[in-house]
Amino acid sequence: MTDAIDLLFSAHLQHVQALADRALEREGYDGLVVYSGRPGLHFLDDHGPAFKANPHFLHWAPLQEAPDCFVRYLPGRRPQLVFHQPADYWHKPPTVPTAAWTREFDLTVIREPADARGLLDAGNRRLACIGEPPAEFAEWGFSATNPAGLLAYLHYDRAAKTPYELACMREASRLGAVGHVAAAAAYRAGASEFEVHQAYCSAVGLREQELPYGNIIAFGEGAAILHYTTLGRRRDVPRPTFLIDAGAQFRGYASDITRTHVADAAGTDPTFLELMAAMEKLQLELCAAVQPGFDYREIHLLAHRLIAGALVQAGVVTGCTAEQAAENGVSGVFFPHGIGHLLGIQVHDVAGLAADDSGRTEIPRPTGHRYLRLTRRLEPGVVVTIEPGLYFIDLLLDEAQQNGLGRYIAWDVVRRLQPYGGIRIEDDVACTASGTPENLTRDAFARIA
Ligand SMILES: [Mn+2]
Repeated sequence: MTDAIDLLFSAHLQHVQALADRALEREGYDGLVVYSGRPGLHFLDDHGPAFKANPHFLHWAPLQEAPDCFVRYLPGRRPQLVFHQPADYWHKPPTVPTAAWTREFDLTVIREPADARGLLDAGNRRLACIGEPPAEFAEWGFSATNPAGLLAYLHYDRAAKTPYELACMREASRLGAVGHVAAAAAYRAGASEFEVHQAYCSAVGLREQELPYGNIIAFGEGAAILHYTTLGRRRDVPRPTFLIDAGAQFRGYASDITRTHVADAAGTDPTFLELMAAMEKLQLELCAAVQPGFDYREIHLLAHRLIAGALVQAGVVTGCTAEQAAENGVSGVFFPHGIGHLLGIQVHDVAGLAADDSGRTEIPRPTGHRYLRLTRRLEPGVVVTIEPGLYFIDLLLDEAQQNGLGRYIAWDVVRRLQPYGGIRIEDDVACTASGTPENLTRDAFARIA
């Protein structure tokens, strides 16, 4: 696995360099310094949150746990990797990487961050620094730190993945699928939400801080809370449904997967089962729309029409057609988030609204859809999530009762279904040139089955 990915890294790095060449030329810089970052501390404490590397640094080098490292790049030259390995007997110093990808860099090991200064020396060059440099770097002679035009250029391109990045995301998807299977088994065996989470982490082989985001693991009504991260410790709670939104990371690239399970179909309200089946079917239909040239906003609006159709069909929404329910806001009572987002190094990857690589204009969200995170047209290599949801959320149902939309809601049905919380199904889908999307998530589940 790793070997095949290594073979792709060289071409990936060439792409990253070519991107930097164009960005630097356009913005008038002679070179780039990308700083991995430094762990912070909690207020009045000598401990801090887990280190998270600068995503730009990960774009260049798959080093997730290496603070105070630098990539320095001058167009036309081999990129330089300055690797910080402190003399430290309190912690295990990071191991100097020797994997195949390191051959693409001139690697220098330093003991102190300050040792990097001479190696990065700008001379008379205009170097742009990307990252969160500590105060002492102010004297290092960088011409700019995080210049907006440069970042916008680099961010815009990151939507479309290189073959190397797609390979990493396939592996992140495989790991996530392995975790989901273990989690579902733990749920069926009677584990608490917390224990399901532990089963997930064990199966994936990642610590919590190594996951791309905090696991959402919810039984019953908890599934109606979009970002429910409480991880209940009790087993003897109502658990008619199990919603799990959990991903994994490989070489800094994320997967983002959601599945909803029922405890026992025979004991589940038939209307809820009908909605589960409808959501599965419409989710696949939406995945099929991930095609070059498609406006992602149209996929979001299609999701509203399809979910509205499911709600009308199941008798949750009455007194209007599916089209009307998608127009008048009723579908939004049950589906109050966007259909998905860009995925990559960041779970909600950057530049989802960018009209172009200038960073100056955004593509507006459709009116009334303020949580949509992606409004761009799709192109080959772009990876998005497709995550339709349908929930029974008290806050939004109360609002509907007050704003008049309540007259389209069959309240007896809603009250009957509320204990199930909700449904979300989320896959990671790559847009391809052939027009047939690659569903990284479904492929991963199929491979491990
Ligand atoms: Mn997502």
